Order: sequence, then C-alpha cells, then structure tokens
Amino acid sequence: MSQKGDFEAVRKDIAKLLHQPEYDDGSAGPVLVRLAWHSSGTYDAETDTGGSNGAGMRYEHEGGDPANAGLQHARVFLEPAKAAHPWITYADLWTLAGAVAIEEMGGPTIPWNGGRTDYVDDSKLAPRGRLPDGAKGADHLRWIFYRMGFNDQEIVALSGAHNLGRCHSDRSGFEGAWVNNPTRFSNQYFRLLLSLQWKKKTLKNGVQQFVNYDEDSETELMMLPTDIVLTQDKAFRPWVELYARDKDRFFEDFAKVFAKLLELGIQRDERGVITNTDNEKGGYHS
Ligand code: CCH
Repeated sequence: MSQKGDFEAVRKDIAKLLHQPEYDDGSAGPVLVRLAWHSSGTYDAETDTGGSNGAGMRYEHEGGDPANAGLQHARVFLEPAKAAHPWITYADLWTLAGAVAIEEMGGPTIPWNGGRTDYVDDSKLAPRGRLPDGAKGADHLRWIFYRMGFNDQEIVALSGAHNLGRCHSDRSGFEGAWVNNPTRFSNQYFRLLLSLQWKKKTLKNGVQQFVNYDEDSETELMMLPTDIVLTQDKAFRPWVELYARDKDRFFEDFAKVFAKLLELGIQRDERGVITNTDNEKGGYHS
C-alpha cells in the first residue's frame, strides 16, 4: 500500500492496468477517458450542482443513467488500483485515470490535482439528462456545454477525444470507431471529419450515424451526428480546421480544456486545497 497522497504511485498502477488484450481494441484507456468525462460533465455552473466530487456514479441515480451504460467496465478496470491505494477517493481515481490514460496513449500532459471527496452531497445531485445526446445538433451541444461553462472553441477541442475508443450498439446504440487507431491520441479525428465523405446510415436498431467505408482497408469508420455538426456550424468549423492542421495547438488546447473539465465544481484555496467539500460530513462513504 502506498502512502496517503502518493498520487505518483497510483498513476503508475493505472498505467499498468491500461493493457487489456481481451477488451475492445486492447486498451482500457478510451473507456477510462469517458468515465472521467461523464463523472465531471454533469456540472451545472448556475446551480453549482453535479461534477466529479462525490463519485455519484457508484449509485443507481447516476450509475444507472442510460448515458453511462458501459462505464461499469471502466470502474471495474480501476478496482485493482483502488485496492492497492485504498486512501484514494473514487472521485480522484476516476478523474486521474482519464488524465493518465490520455498521456499513456500519446496525448498531452493533463494538469491534474487531487483532493476530491466521495461524500455525496444530496443538495449537489445532478438530475439525469445532463450529458449530450449524439443524435442531436449544434443547439443541443451549446446548451449542454455552455451550462458547464465552456465556449465554442472548448466544445470543439473536447470533442477531439473521439479520436479514442468506439461506440457499442449495446451501450449507446451507435456502432464503430471514429479513427483507424483508436488507442492512439492524435488529431486524426479532425482530419477525417474534413477529408472523408460522410454518408448517413441507418443501423439495424434504427439509430442514424454517419459512415465512411474504405475499400482498401475494408474498414468502416463512423461519426455521430454531433461530430458532423462541428463541420457544419459556422462558429465550430474554423476550430475543426485549425485542429486538423495544427496538432500541437490541438494538444495544447485539449490539455487545458480537459483539465478544466475535471475541475468543474471544485473550488481550491491558493495552496490547491479544496474548500467546498466536507469529507467528515457523514452521508454515503465508500
Ligand atoms: Fe463521447 N461518446 N460524446 N466524448 N466519448 C462516446 C464515446 C466516447 C458524445 C457521445 C458519445 C465527449 C463528447 C461527446 C469519449 C470522450 C468524450 C459514445 C459511444 C457516444 C454516443 C458510447 C458507447 O457506445 O460505448 C457526445 C454526443 C458528445 C458531445 O460533445 C467528450 C467531451 C469526451 C471527452 C473529453 C470517449 C473516449 C469515448 C469512447 C469510449 C469507449 O468506450 O471506447
């Protein structure tokens, strides 16, 4: 067991568990990034509710939200790290795992700070329905992400995470990966958004997505309607173009915005200590 607060030791163990040869594309990385995002992305700036504090996905109210289908795999992957470092809160472990996964898959270094609590404050509970719906359009994206406090540039940068992982028909109803190498972080997603011809396809389950079939490699890549919208909306598109041609700029902007995502709803004093949570307060403890 590591010493309390030795996040470096936890980082090392997370990096070790990413290799999962039997799972998806051989890595737990993408689903861990999604776990970090969904645990943070319930935040509402106006009411200061939701966010990663409290690790609410352990409970049915949040864990059972259909938007979180499949994320139990991510939580199970992390159990050995929790067992080896029982002092770490789930709220810290899940957000740290997202940051480590991005770095280990070749992405930028994500600034990350610990101190989140697993105390669930009932007055901060987020209602279901705060995460984005891939079938919708630009208005929906703005409604969801402006609520968290992000702007158009940040929405596009964050969407670049779809360079990782895939859709599963038994989770979201969508199917397939966005890029050919979905365990390597890059700006390929933006380049493919602009360079390929995306055609609407209705899957057997009635869900509509966009696809491109490449005859040479015999692979079919996909985009969600919300991904395609980034190329159609006048304010989003210039950012897609910039990130497609400037990988360094994408990495820089992504690191900033992903770090901001993981900090939603968390206030710190000048030493970085979280001031708006109370671990001693009873409630649900892990
Ligand atoms: Fe996402 N995402 N995401 N996404 N997402 C899905 C998978 C991943 C939307 C919908 C979906 C972000 C933004 C959006 C990841 C990271 C981020 C899936 C497939 C859908 C649907 C789920 C399944 O079937 O397993 C929509 C809509 C938005 C709107 O913007 C943001 C922001 C991030 C992170 C910064 C990652 C990673 C995955 C792959 C997960 C996996 O299991 O491989």
